[in-house]
This record gives sequence, C-alpha cells and structure tokens, in this order.
Amino acid sequence: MRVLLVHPSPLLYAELYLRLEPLGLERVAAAVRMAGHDVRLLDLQVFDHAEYARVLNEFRPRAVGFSLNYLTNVPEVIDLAKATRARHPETFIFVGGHSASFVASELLEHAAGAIDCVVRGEGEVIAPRVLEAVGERGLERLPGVVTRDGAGPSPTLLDDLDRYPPARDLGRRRHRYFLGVLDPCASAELTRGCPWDCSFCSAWTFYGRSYRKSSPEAAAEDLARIREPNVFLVDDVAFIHAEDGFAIGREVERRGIRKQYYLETRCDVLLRNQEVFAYWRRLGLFYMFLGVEALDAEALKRHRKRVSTDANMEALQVARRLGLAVAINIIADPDWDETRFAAVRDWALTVPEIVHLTVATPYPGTETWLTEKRELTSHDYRLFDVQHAVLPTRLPLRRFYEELVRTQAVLNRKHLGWGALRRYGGPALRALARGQTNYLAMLWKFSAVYNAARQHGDHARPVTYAMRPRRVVTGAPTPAQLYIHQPQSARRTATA
Ligand code: B12
Ligand code: SF4
Repeated sequence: MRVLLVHPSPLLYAELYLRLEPLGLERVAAAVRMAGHDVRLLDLQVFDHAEYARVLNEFRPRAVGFSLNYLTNVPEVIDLAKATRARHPETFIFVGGHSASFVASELLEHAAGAIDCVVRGEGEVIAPRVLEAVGERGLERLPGVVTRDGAGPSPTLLDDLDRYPPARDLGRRRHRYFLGVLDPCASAELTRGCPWDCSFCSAWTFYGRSYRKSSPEAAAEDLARIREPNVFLVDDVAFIHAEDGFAIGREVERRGIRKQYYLETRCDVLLRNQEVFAYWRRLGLFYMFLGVEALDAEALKRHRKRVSTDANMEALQVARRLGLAVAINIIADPDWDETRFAAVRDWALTVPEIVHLTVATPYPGTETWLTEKRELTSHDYRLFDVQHAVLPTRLPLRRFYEELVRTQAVLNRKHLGWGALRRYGGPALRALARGQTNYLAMLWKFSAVYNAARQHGDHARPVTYAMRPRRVVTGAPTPAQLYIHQPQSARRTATA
C-alpha cells in the first residue's frame, strides 16, 4: 500500500532557536516500511502546503498519516485532513502523536468524518496493524485506536526500542534541521520515558512513567548512520541510569563515532551522575538543557519537581565546571507582576547560562489540566504553546506580554545577535563554511518572533476549532484520567 506520512508546520516560536527532524514519524515510517508498504515522508516544517498537494497528486497514497505532537498544530492538521478528504475521498486518513493521544475524540469531532481514526500512544507497533485493517470494520477494537464508533483497549508499549531504527533516508532537505549553533543537527533517541511526575509535564503521563533503553550496539549503530556532525539526543531525561549512559558511550567510543551532542536532563540526575556527563563531554557533549523551572522552593513544590533550589544551583556549577554550554528554563506564571519579572531578569543576568522563559500552561495530558482551579481564558489550540497566557493574568494581558517579551529580550541579548557571535563565532563560521546558514539567520530574528503586540493580537484571531472544555477533578486524578500508556508495576524507577 502507498502510505504518506506528514509532519505539520513549525511554530515560529520554535523556529527561532531550532528546527528538528520528525524523529517519531521516522520511526513509524520504519515500522510501516518493514511491514511491506511503500512509504513517503513529508515534513511541512521544511516544505509548504503546495508540496503536500503535489505529492498527493503524484504519489496517490492509499493512506495518509499525520503526526500531531503539538496542540498548536491541531487546526492545520484538521484543515489538511478535510482538504485531502474533499479531493481524494478514497484516501484513508489517520492521525497519531503526543498531543493527538490526549485529545483523540475531539479531533474526530472537529474533522467531521475527514479523519478515519486517531492512534493513541506509540505508533511503531500499531500503525502497521491499522494499515492492515484499512477498509475493514471494527478498527476501534485495535489497542489505542479511536474512531467515531468508539475506542479500543489501552495502547501497548513497544517492547524493544532497537526494532525500528528511524527511516532518516525518507526525509528531504535535512540541511534545514538545526539547533542553535549545532547547524545542521540530526536527532536520536537513546532511552524513552521518564519515571518522575512533574505536574506541568505530559512526558510521564504519555509513557505511563515507564523507562526503556536502546541496546548500546543499536544506539551506536544509529548514531554511526547519522551523516550530520551534530545530534540532539531527545531523551526526556538523559542518563537517568549512569550505567546505561556509560555502556552506550563505550560503544560509541569503540566505533570511533565523533559528533557534537545536545541533551536534556534534570539537575539532580546531573549531580548524581556527574561522571557519565564528564565522559560524554569527552565524546562530544557540547550543549545541555537543565530543567530548573523555578527559583523558589514553593514553585518547585507546586511543579512537583522533587528537587531543591540548592541542588539546582549546584547543578549549574557542575555543568560550568564540565565546560558545557547550558540552557535552562524558568516557568513564568500568568499571575506574575512586574516585580517577579524584574527578579528573574536580575538573576538571569548574573549567570552565564542561556535562560528561557515559558508561560505556565495547563495542557491536556498534564496533571495541571485536571487540577488547575483557575479558569482557562482561551480554548484556542494555537495559544497552547507555552508562549501565550491561557490563564488569567494579574497584569492586564498586554502588560503581561510586554513584561514577558522585555524579560526574554534581556535574556536573549546574551545569546543572540553580536553577543552570540562573540561566543560562538568559531562554530558559526564552520557551519557557514559547510553552507549552513540556519544559525546565522536566527541571530537577528528575535523581534520578528517575540513581540508583545503580536502575542496579544493572537488572542483576537477567530477560532474555528475550539478545544473541548475541561472538567476539573476534585482530589487526585485517577490513572485512567492521566495516562495514555497505563503504568506497569514492574517498571524500573529512577527514584527507587
Ligand atoms: C524534539 C522535541 C521538540 C521539537 C519538535 C521536533 C519535531 N519536529 O517533532 C521542538 C523543539 C520544536 C519542540 C517544541 C516544543 N515542545 Co517538545 N519535545 C521534543 C522532545 C524532546 C522529543 C520528541 C521526540 O522526538 N520524541 C521521540 C519520538 C520517537 O517520539 P514522538 O515524537 O512522540 O513519536 C511517537 C508517538 O508520538 C507516535 N507518533 C508520532 N507521530 C505519529 C504519527 C502517526 C501517524 C502515528 C500513528 C503515531 C505517531 O509514535 C512515535 C513513535 O513511538 C519531546 C520529549 C520526548 N522525549 O518525546 C518534547 C515534548 C513532546 N515537547 C513538549 C513541549 C511542551 C514543547 C513545547 C510546547 C515547549 C517548548 N518550549 O519546547 C514546544 C511546542 C512547539 C509547538 N509547535 O507548539 C512536551 C509535550 C508537548 C505537548 N503535550 O503538547 C514534551 C513531551 C516534553 C515535555 N517533557 O514536556 N519539541
Ligand atoms: S523530569 Fe522532565 S520529563 Fe520527567 S516529568 Fe519532569 S519535566 Fe517531565
């Protein structure tokens, strides 16, 4: 069967700092191809809608699968599904991905018959089974599958991460993928899942707090296959278990693989497993993201971060000692006033790290979606991108954005524009010498992207597809309300 897999467009906010390959879709593509299908992959982050129409006409797929990891892409995917159904009524249309899993039935409602099914959870195992069942009745009996006639049993976890190495060969224009000065940059996954349970995050609810790892051989083989000199390791929390990081690292070293890496981890994991990070520094670890999230104990507790402010600050020192470029994130609450923004600005200017600011957002899949008592001020999917306020702001909304953008501008002065060139002039020139201009192009884009008037104006856009209103729970949410993949009692926990 001819199958076209499609990743939607990027958000401008994400595009400023990075643009990354659709790794999840490449894994699904690998599984579908292994099942004997003729697969093409189209990434609308680097192609336009005209190319989508062209591929549809030329390739004539029997099935089109959309990846929907982000709520902001919901309207685009619904509209593409409707346009596809109108022009090619025989085409089977399915949707999967992180956010699609949490809002499956409302997607089907919005699509009004243009989407045949939504696939919840990991796609590798179930996508080939869905394709096998195209044209048959009772799709909704398959695990994780939701149709307008009902929902199947809970999705099943992939038992072996090694089985479907990403089909990177199906992607085109790979030179457009980059992460800051790591230009061009590929993505790879060494482990999957997170055993913690931060209240603002949906990584743990998606994977049922499970944690799985690739074998050292398969992980190194995958890295060896990557042509780009830089790699984003997409693991939710890198090197939770030091021995796994060492085992993969030793295989990477044995095979003489030399790349520059970016990864994300928790501050307490860095403190506990310093040696494995130091080892990967020698293997090429260049850039690290640390989930700091808040500067005060009360907010850390509210986010259920299970880490102290002291540990966070100590971790920053460790990262500095390792000689890594470090980015951190702070969550701004819509309740912040000018004083709180000023305090973050003051602090951020005293540290060398790149400090990002996101806005606290209860999105479907997070615990706060179920428990946050404040009313949502918008049900526009496009505003659920952690750059807009969807809860009531203490400051007038326009003032809130002015403070947010002002703070981001101060923080960005350190690592965009000339400041960045002073710091990363060498790598930037090397990228340029390879014909790569993604990084240089982003350095002066800040005010086109972050702009209080524009962010405020986004709230006035007409809403075609409104998010289904939530029901706030009293007491602790149940597993059925929280999880996509139900937790296994036998899972390996990091905190044990
Ligand atoms: C890389 C990444 C990004 C990249 C996107 C790259 C890309 N082109 O896809 C960038 C940096 C742009 C990004 C941005 C954001 N991200 Co992000 N991101 C990730 C990250 C670290 C890795 C994604 C990944 O590659 N995973 C590995 C692959 C194998 O998994 P996967 O993509 O989920 O795919 C599987 C399934 O979802 C499913 N599937 C996927 N597509 C399809 C399609 C079909 C047809 C089927 C059947 C199945 C299917 O099968 C795949 C294989 O099992 C995840 C964390 C994580 N580890 O997943 C966070 C994560 C997904 N991001 C998150 C967030 C919050 C954001 C931001 C809102 C915030 C921010 N400041 O970064 C923005 C939103 C941007 C926007 N458009 O609104 C959250 C959840 C988002 C949500 N619930 O909406 C996560 C879980 C991180 C977290 N801990 O909170 N992100
Ligand atoms: S540690 Fe990171 S990935 Fe895990 S639940 Fe917390 S924020 Fe999410």
